[in-house]
Amino acid sequence: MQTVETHQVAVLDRPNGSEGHLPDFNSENYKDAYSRINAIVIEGEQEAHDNYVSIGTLIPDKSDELLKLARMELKHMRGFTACGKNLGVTADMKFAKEFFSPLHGNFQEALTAGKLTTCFLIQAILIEAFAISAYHVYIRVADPFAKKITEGVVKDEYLHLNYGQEWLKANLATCKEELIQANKVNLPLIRSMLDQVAKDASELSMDREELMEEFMIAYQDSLTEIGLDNREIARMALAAVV
Ligand code: PL3
Ligand code: FE2
Ligand code: FE2
Repeated sequence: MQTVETHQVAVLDRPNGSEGHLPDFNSENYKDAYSRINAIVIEGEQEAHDNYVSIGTLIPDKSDELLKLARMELKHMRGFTACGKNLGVTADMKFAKEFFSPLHGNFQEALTAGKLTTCFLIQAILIEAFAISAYHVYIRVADPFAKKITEGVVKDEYLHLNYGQEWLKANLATCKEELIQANKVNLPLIRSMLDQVAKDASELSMDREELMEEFMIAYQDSLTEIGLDNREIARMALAAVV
Protein backbone atom coordinates (compact mmCIF):
# COMPACT_ATOMS: atom_id res chain seq x y z
CA MET A 1 0.00 0.00 0.00
CA GLN A 2 1.53 3.30 -1.01
CA THR A 3 1.39 6.58 0.91
CA VAL A 4 1.34 10.05 -0.58
CA GLU A 5 4.47 11.37 1.09
CA THR A 6 5.35 13.93 -1.56
CA HIS A 7 2.07 15.78 -1.21
CA GLN A 8 2.23 15.73 2.59
CA VAL A 9 5.69 17.26 2.59
CA ALA A 10 4.78 19.90 0.03
CA VAL A 11 1.77 21.00 2.04
CA LEU A 12 3.46 21.06 5.42
CA ASP A 13 6.46 22.99 4.10
CA ARG A 14 4.47 25.92 2.80
CA PRO A 15 6.58 29.09 3.00
CA ASN A 16 3.78 31.26 4.37
CA GLY A 17 3.36 29.13 7.49
CA SER A 18 1.20 30.33 10.31
CA GLU A 19 3.97 30.86 12.87
CA GLY A 20 3.18 33.97 14.86
CA HIS A 21 -0.48 33.95 13.81
CA LEU A 22 -1.81 31.31 16.15
CA PRO A 23 -5.24 31.96 17.67
CA ASP A 24 -5.85 32.46 21.39
CA PHE A 25 -6.70 28.88 22.42
CA ASN A 26 -8.21 30.05 25.73
CA SER A 27 -10.57 32.72 24.41
CA GLU A 28 -14.32 32.12 24.78
CA ASN A 29 -14.86 32.46 21.02
CA TYR A 30 -12.21 29.85 20.29
CA LYS A 31 -13.61 27.41 22.82
CA ASP A 32 -17.17 27.93 21.62
CA ALA A 33 -16.22 27.14 18.01
CA TYR A 34 -14.05 24.24 19.20
CA SER A 35 -17.01 22.65 20.99
CA ARG A 36 -18.64 22.10 17.58
CA ILE A 37 -15.54 21.36 15.46
CA ASN A 38 -14.20 18.94 18.06
CA ALA A 39 -17.58 17.18 18.15
CA ILE A 40 -17.65 16.92 14.34
CA VAL A 41 -14.26 15.26 14.35
CA ILE A 42 -15.14 12.89 17.21
CA GLU A 43 -18.42 11.92 15.52
CA GLY A 44 -16.67 11.61 12.14
CA GLU A 45 -14.09 9.21 13.56
CA GLN A 46 -16.79 7.16 15.32
CA GLU A 47 -18.86 6.94 12.12
CA ALA A 48 -15.74 6.05 10.13
CA HIS A 49 -15.20 3.15 12.55
CA ASP A 50 -18.78 1.98 12.10
CA ASN A 51 -18.59 2.38 8.32
CA TYR A 52 -15.46 0.24 7.95
CA VAL A 53 -17.02 -2.46 10.10
CA SER A 54 -20.12 -2.32 7.89
CA ILE A 55 -18.11 -2.44 4.66
CA GLY A 56 -16.41 -5.54 6.08
CA THR A 57 -19.78 -7.29 6.24
CA LEU A 58 -20.16 -6.79 2.46
CA ILE A 59 -16.73 -8.33 1.71
CA PRO A 60 -16.19 -11.08 4.30
CA ASP A 61 -12.77 -12.09 2.93
CA LYS A 62 -11.52 -8.55 3.60
CA SER A 63 -13.26 -8.06 6.92
CA ASP A 64 -10.04 -8.49 8.94
CA GLU A 65 -8.30 -5.71 7.02
CA LEU A 66 -11.34 -3.50 7.40
CA LEU A 67 -11.50 -4.19 11.14
CA LYS A 68 -7.92 -2.96 11.38
CA LEU A 69 -8.88 0.32 9.70
CA ALA A 70 -11.92 0.56 11.98
CA ARG A 71 -9.75 0.15 15.08
CA MET A 72 -7.51 3.00 13.93
CA GLU A 73 -10.58 5.23 13.74
CA LEU A 74 -11.40 4.57 17.39
CA LYS A 75 -7.86 5.53 18.30
CA HIS A 76 -8.32 8.79 16.36
CA MET A 77 -11.57 9.40 18.19
CA ARG A 78 -9.86 9.00 21.54
CA GLY A 79 -7.06 11.32 20.45
CA PHE A 80 -9.45 14.10 19.47
CA THR A 81 -11.48 13.60 22.64
CA ALA A 82 -8.25 14.26 24.55
CA CYS A 83 -7.70 17.45 22.49
CA GLY A 84 -11.07 18.82 23.64
CA LYS A 85 -10.41 17.88 27.26
CA ASN A 86 -6.99 19.49 27.12
CA LEU A 87 -8.64 22.81 26.20
CA GLY A 88 -11.43 22.39 28.75
CA VAL A 89 -14.08 22.17 26.02
CA THR A 90 -17.25 20.04 26.05
CA ALA A 91 -17.98 18.66 22.58
CA ASP A 92 -21.47 19.40 21.24
CA MET A 93 -22.28 15.88 20.06
CA LYS A 94 -25.91 16.64 19.21
CA PHE A 95 -24.77 19.23 16.71
CA ALA A 96 -22.24 16.80 15.22
CA LYS A 97 -24.78 14.01 14.76
CA GLU A 98 -27.04 16.37 12.82
CA PHE A 99 -24.06 17.59 10.81
CA PHE A 100 -23.33 14.05 9.59
CA SER A 101 -26.91 12.88 9.28
CA PRO A 102 -27.48 13.36 5.49
CA LEU A 103 -24.24 11.58 4.59
CA HIS A 104 -24.89 8.97 7.29
CA GLY A 105 -28.32 8.31 5.77
CA ASN A 106 -26.89 7.87 2.27
CA PHE A 107 -24.24 5.47 3.55
CA GLN A 108 -26.84 3.37 5.39
CA GLU A 109 -29.06 3.26 2.32
CA ALA A 110 -26.15 2.09 0.15
CA LEU A 111 -25.17 -0.50 2.75
CA THR A 112 -28.68 -1.94 2.90
CA ALA A 113 -28.73 -2.15 -0.90
CA GLY A 114 -25.30 -3.86 -0.92
CA LYS A 115 -23.82 -0.99 -2.97
CA LEU A 116 -20.18 -1.46 -2.07
CA THR A 117 -18.89 1.11 -4.57
CA THR A 118 -21.08 3.82 -3.05
CA CYS A 119 -19.99 2.84 0.46
CA PHE A 120 -16.31 3.06 -0.51
CA LEU A 121 -16.82 6.38 -2.28
CA ILE A 122 -18.61 7.94 0.70
CA GLN A 123 -16.29 6.69 3.45
CA ALA A 124 -12.88 6.00 1.95
CA ILE A 125 -12.78 8.76 -0.68
CA LEU A 126 -15.08 11.65 0.25
CA ILE A 127 -14.92 11.50 4.06
CA GLU A 128 -11.21 10.62 4.17
CA ALA A 129 -10.33 13.39 1.68
CA PHE A 130 -12.40 15.80 3.79
CA ALA A 131 -10.59 14.68 6.94
CA ILE A 132 -7.15 14.86 5.29
CA SER A 133 -7.76 18.39 4.02
CA ALA A 134 -9.16 19.61 7.35
CA TYR A 135 -6.38 18.01 9.38
CA HIS A 136 -3.64 19.48 7.16
CA VAL A 137 -5.08 22.96 7.57
CA TYR A 138 -5.65 22.44 11.31
CA ILE A 139 -2.08 21.25 11.95
CA ARG A 140 -0.80 24.69 10.86
CA VAL A 141 -2.84 26.51 13.53
CA ALA A 142 -3.43 23.94 16.28
CA ASP A 143 -2.29 24.09 19.91
CA PRO A 144 0.88 22.01 20.45
CA PHE A 145 -0.96 19.09 22.09
CA ALA A 146 -3.55 18.78 19.30
CA LYS A 147 -0.94 19.35 16.58
CA LYS A 148 1.00 16.29 17.65
CA ILE A 149 -2.11 14.12 17.77
CA THR A 150 -3.41 15.36 14.41
CA GLU A 151 -0.05 14.73 12.73
CA GLY A 152 -0.28 11.08 13.78
CA VAL A 153 -3.90 10.80 12.64
CA VAL A 154 -3.41 12.28 9.17
CA LYS A 155 -0.84 9.62 8.27
CA ASP A 156 -3.43 6.91 9.00
CA GLU A 157 -6.07 8.70 6.94
CA TYR A 158 -3.89 8.36 3.84
CA LEU A 159 -3.86 4.59 4.41
CA HIS A 160 -7.65 4.63 4.54
CA LEU A 161 -7.95 6.73 1.39
CA ASN A 162 -5.49 4.43 -0.37
CA TYR A 163 -7.42 1.35 0.71
CA GLY A 164 -10.59 2.63 -0.94
CA GLN A 165 -8.67 3.79 -3.96
CA GLU A 166 -7.11 0.38 -4.50
CA TRP A 167 -10.46 -1.38 -4.28
CA LEU A 168 -12.13 1.02 -6.71
CA LYS A 169 -9.16 0.83 -9.08
CA ALA A 170 -9.25 -2.98 -9.12
CA ASN A 171 -13.00 -2.95 -9.81
CA LEU A 172 -13.23 0.10 -12.04
CA ALA A 173 -14.51 -1.76 -15.08
CA THR A 174 -17.65 -2.80 -13.24
CA CYS A 175 -18.09 0.06 -10.77
CA LYS A 176 -17.49 3.24 -12.81
CA GLU A 177 -21.13 4.01 -13.49
CA GLU A 178 -22.14 3.62 -9.84
CA LEU A 179 -19.08 5.63 -8.77
CA ILE A 180 -20.06 8.58 -10.96
CA GLN A 181 -23.67 8.42 -9.88
CA ALA A 182 -22.80 8.17 -6.16
CA ASN A 183 -20.40 11.09 -6.53
CA LYS A 184 -23.13 13.23 -8.07
CA VAL A 185 -25.32 12.65 -5.04
CA ASN A 186 -22.70 12.84 -2.28
CA LEU A 187 -20.08 15.39 -3.33
CA PRO A 188 -22.64 18.24 -2.92
CA LEU A 189 -23.16 17.03 0.68
CA ILE A 190 -19.43 17.41 1.39
CA ARG A 191 -19.56 20.89 -0.14
CA SER A 192 -22.45 21.85 2.10
CA MET A 193 -20.69 20.38 5.18
CA LEU A 194 -17.70 22.53 4.34
CA ASP A 195 -19.95 25.59 4.07
CA GLN A 196 -21.54 24.78 7.44
CA VAL A 197 -18.22 24.42 9.22
CA ALA A 198 -16.52 27.44 7.62
CA LYS A 199 -17.48 30.03 10.24
CA ASP A 200 -16.37 27.94 13.22
CA ALA A 201 -13.24 26.87 11.35
CA SER A 202 -12.28 30.50 10.72
CA GLU A 203 -12.53 31.10 14.48
CA LEU A 204 -9.77 28.46 14.72
CA SER A 205 -7.78 30.41 12.05
CA MET A 206 -8.63 27.81 9.40
CA ASP A 207 -9.30 29.45 6.07
CA ARG A 208 -12.27 28.30 3.96
CA GLU A 209 -10.51 28.65 0.60
CA GLU A 210 -7.55 26.73 1.93
CA LEU A 211 -9.86 23.94 3.14
CA MET A 212 -11.49 23.73 -0.29
CA GLU A 213 -8.16 23.78 -2.06
CA GLU A 214 -6.78 20.97 0.10
CA PHE A 215 -9.95 18.94 -0.37
CA MET A 216 -9.86 19.28 -4.15
CA ILE A 217 -6.20 18.18 -4.22
CA ALA A 218 -6.84 15.03 -2.16
CA TYR A 219 -10.08 14.26 -4.05
CA GLN A 220 -8.65 14.73 -7.55
CA ASP A 221 -5.40 12.88 -6.77
CA SER A 222 -7.50 10.03 -5.55
CA LEU A 223 -9.67 9.88 -8.68
CA THR A 224 -6.52 9.94 -10.83
CA GLU A 225 -5.12 7.04 -8.84
CA ILE A 226 -8.37 5.09 -9.31
CA GLY A 227 -7.87 5.44 -13.06
CA LEU A 228 -10.25 8.14 -14.21
CA ASP A 229 -9.10 10.53 -16.95
CA ASN A 230 -8.96 14.32 -16.69
CA ARG A 231 -12.29 14.89 -18.39
CA GLU A 232 -14.07 12.39 -16.13
CA ILE A 233 -12.48 13.97 -13.06
CA ALA A 234 -13.46 17.48 -14.17
CA ARG A 235 -17.04 16.31 -14.68
CA MET A 236 -17.12 14.65 -11.29
CA ALA A 237 -15.61 17.69 -9.53
CA LEU A 238 -18.25 19.92 -11.14
CA ALA A 239 -20.86 18.22 -8.98
CA ALA A 240 -19.46 20.35 -6.14
CA VAL A 241 -20.34 23.63 -7.84
CA VAL A 242 -23.55 23.03 -9.79
C1 PL3 B 1 -12.15 9.60 9.04
O1 PL3 B 1 -11.05 8.93 9.42
C2 PL3 B 1 -12.41 10.79 9.84
C3 PL3 B 1 -13.60 11.59 9.51
C4 PL3 B 1 -13.66 12.90 10.17
C5 PL3 B 1 -14.21 14.00 9.32
C6 PL3 B 1 -13.82 15.30 9.85
C7 PL3 B 1 -14.09 16.52 9.04
C8 PL3 B 1 -13.63 17.71 9.78
C9 PL3 B 1 -14.05 19.04 9.32
C10 PL3 B 1 -13.86 20.19 10.28
C11 PL3 B 1 -12.52 20.80 10.53
C12 PL3 B 1 -11.68 20.04 11.54
C13 PL3 B 1 -10.44 20.58 12.08
C14 PL3 B 1 -9.75 19.66 13.07
C15 PL3 B 1 -10.11 19.98 14.47
C16 PL3 B 1 -9.76 19.00 15.53
FE1 FE2 C 1 -9.70 8.70 11.25
FE1 FE2 D 1 -9.92 7.33 8.34
